[in-house]
Amino acid sequence: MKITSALIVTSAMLIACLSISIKAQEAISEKPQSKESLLKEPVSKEAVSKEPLLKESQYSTNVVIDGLSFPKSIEVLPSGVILVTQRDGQLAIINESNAQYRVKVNLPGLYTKGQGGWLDVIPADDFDTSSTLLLSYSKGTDSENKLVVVSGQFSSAFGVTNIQPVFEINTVRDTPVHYGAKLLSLGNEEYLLTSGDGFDYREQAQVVSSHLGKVLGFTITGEPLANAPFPESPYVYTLGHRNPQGLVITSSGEILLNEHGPDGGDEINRITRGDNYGWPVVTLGVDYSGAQISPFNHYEGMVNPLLDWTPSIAPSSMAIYNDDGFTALKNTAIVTALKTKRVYAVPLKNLRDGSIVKGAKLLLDKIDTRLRDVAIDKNGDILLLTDGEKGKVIRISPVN
Ligand SMILES: [Ca+2]
Repeated sequence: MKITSALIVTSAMLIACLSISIKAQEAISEKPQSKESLLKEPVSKEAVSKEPLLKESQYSTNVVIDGLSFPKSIEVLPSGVILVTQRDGQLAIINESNAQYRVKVNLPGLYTKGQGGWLDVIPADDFDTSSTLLLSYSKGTDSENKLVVVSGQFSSAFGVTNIQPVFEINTVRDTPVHYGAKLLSLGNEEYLLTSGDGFDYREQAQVVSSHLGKVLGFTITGEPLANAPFPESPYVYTLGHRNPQGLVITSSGEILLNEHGPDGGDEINRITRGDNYGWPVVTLGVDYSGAQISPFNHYEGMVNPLLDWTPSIAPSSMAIYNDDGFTALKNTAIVTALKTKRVYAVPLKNLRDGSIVKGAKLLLDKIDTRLRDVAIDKNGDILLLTDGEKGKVIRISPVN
């Protein structure tokens, strides 16, 4: 990994950002604003609210499964069956009577270094009749790897079989980090996939022909979505992302994404087809070295986040809470974090265009461990997936 070279950014990177931003401006046919009006204003250091939204008397916790080695994703199937993927291709299956099975899924060319591995799983739109799942994982070698999506048939006895290619991103890299890799169904067999910038390749987030630093759209047969906003690069749905690891759709059809900023500048964005979310031209964060990545916290033609976390929380995933189980959480986005080891709630009504919300509400204060993913089950319980070599699933249930 070329971390050292990536950290030596400052002036050369700044020039690259500015020239890229000019290209992006041309692509969207808008004139840049004057430089002065775009320079960064001081960023609020407002912390996350310390008072948890749920009091300890309002919920119980219990461990559903443990002994998970580097788990990456949790998904609740329409039947209530819980799936947990591990980066090494193992699948844990927890059925409705709480029986647990672990099976190995054969993912061709699976690459498990660093942040790579089997990263996400969702049911296809016709899952009830076909038992089809969509899976995302990193494939290849240290020198050439990329994010891919495959389909497979699920059964509790055999796990996932009949693996078939669906979509591969067009850009290989030699880094094992910043994959993104979250899958989302838009219905009608249309799907989105987040693709990270590969860390060493952040300029490519602004290059329309590259699949790095994008949200990508495709059908179950691997075709681009109809009416592609960039006909010359038809899989690109949105651009200008860094490492997006949360992707959800609300009951009203709003698509929300969260992404890791560098040091500061973690974001929630509302995703609109064809929009540019700014990275690395615009960020509210700085590089890990402390170096400035960009002087801009807004740029004409690039979309501001709805929410900013500075300092960073490292948002790993997101789920929309719509259930009656926890009334205080109704219509919130629940966000898990790696760095702060916490789970947060963001009321959807707080996310409005034109004002960047700072921080979010702490959901509960019992949790103090790196969190990888979150799902809501059929009863409105919150399932938290913890990170690392001894991962587990913690169920948060309402107490009446
Ligand atoms: Ca952004």
